[in-house]
Amino acid sequence: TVAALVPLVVAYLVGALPFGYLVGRARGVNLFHAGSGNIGATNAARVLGRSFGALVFALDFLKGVIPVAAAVPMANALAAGGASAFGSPDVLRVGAAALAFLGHMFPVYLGFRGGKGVATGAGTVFVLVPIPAALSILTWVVVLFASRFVSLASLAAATVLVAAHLVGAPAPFCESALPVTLYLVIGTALVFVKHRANVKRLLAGTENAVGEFSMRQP
Ligand code: NKO
Repeated sequence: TVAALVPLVVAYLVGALPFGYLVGRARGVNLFHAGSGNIGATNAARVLGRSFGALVFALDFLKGVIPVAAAVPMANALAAGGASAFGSPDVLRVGAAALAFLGHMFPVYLGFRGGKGVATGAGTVFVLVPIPAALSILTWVVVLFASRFVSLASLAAATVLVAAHLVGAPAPFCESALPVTLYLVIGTALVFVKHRANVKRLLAGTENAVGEFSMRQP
């Protein structure tokens, strides 16, 4: 029934909430026009300070966690056996993850101009595939401390996430493997596409390192 689609629509609308943009606006700054021009936690930290960066990270991460965790209970509350309309509850969970992630990257509230998908994607995979997600977050921390480039840390983390899943890390909440594999592979590809300006700067040696305050435009 149509009611089974409600958790997917809710996932998109929650994922699309542009917390970085809103926190920036509350501080009198348009993050699209400051620092890297991104509305993610990194640019919030760069432009507004670390505590606002942490706030944006927490909110963007929760936008990933909540729709995935709530999808199956929501579908079942709206329609008897609603989640079974998707064949398996795992498929509904992955669908909610993908829509929250796409919502963050392409938010209806901001003319479909959104973030790079890292914090919200991390929230979704934290619930879907906790073991690869933990390895991914560890990778992010190690690469950030080693290189001082958040973008490089994010790209390495997304790559390790997919690699850990593909080599068979256990996925207790995703017994049907194909949907989650598709989500992780396509999601990581989108993270790379959204970081293309960062990749160019990394290759040119002009990427912003943590602790440097060059306000280069994208
Ligand atoms: O401003 O272009 P910028 O330098 O800000 O920003 C580049 C940066 C953008 O991303 C962010 C979010 C930072 C959150 C860090 C969370 C670490 C967890 C890593 C898990 C990766 C999971 C990817 C999911 C794909 C489906 O990169």
